[in-house]
Amino acid sequence: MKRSIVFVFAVAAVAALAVSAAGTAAAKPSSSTARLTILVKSDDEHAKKGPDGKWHDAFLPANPVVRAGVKTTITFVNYDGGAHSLVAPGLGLNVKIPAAKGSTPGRVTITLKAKKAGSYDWWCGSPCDPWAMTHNGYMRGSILVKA
Ligand SMILES: [Cu+2]
Repeated sequence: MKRSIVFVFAVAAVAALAVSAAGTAAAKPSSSTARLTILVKSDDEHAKKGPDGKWHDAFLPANPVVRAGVKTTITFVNYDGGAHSLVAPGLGLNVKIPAAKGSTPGRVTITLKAKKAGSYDWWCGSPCDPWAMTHNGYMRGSILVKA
């Protein structure tokens, strides 16, 4: 008798988990589309401090994660008065990110649907902060496509 009560509790717990998981999924955009915003900031805007103790230009995040087979809308919002770009040949991307005009950030939105899981290198192809351009996590990084 005791054993069956434990079983009932276990089933109720699993059901509760299933409900909360479904609730989480419903709160996000539909499972077939995802959204990602990447901010681009300059050293002057204190994008990211390097191990050299100085501020550097950076993509935030510089190592984003997307899912394979899921259409992902990526919006780049550039607060820097200089243009940047995202070049990721493995994903067929070459995105020009316009400069901010005064206090209005430059914006561009793309759609990515990566077929194969893996880690894809990207870099900024627009001459900007030379240190950032050669350091992962600043003006270069990798896009992780999860299965
Ligand atoms: Cu750049």
